Amino acid sequence: MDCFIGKWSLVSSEGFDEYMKELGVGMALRKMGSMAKPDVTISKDGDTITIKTDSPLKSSQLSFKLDEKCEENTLDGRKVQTLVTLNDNTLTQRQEWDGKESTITRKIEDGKLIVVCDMNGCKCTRVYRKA
Ligand code: A9M
Repeated sequence: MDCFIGKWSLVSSEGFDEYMKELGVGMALRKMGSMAKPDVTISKDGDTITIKTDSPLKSSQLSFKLDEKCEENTLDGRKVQTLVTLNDNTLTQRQEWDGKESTITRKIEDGKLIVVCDMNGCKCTRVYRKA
């Protein structure tokens, strides 16, 4: 888990607009999402992990304990049940709402944070480097 801790800046993003479309995000928010170059700060306090996403347009914060479901309010306004697990140095975040689900995985490769979002097989990959 410790390898995830720190502040990360977005360096590349592929397929994010398609992923947001699959989530049902409207055009105006998708435009904002595509333009944003967010910083992500991951921290840990005891058992509680916090992922903070900051951009001039919108920010969000998710605090959770591994293997415990919690409620998450997403940047596009969904209220979801979220479960985060850690296996083989991959953090897997499973969101469930209205009978739908999306998965966001995070892992470290060559010192970069690789985020893969998946909704119904529609995947996007976002790469962050240490800020
Ligand atoms: C990511 O890089 C991917 C997280 C995927 C979240 C998708 C939620 C839909 C976004 C709707 C756009 C809202 C526009 C606001 C602008 C802020 C942009 C921030 C985009 C993430 C690593 C970060 O954990 N997550």
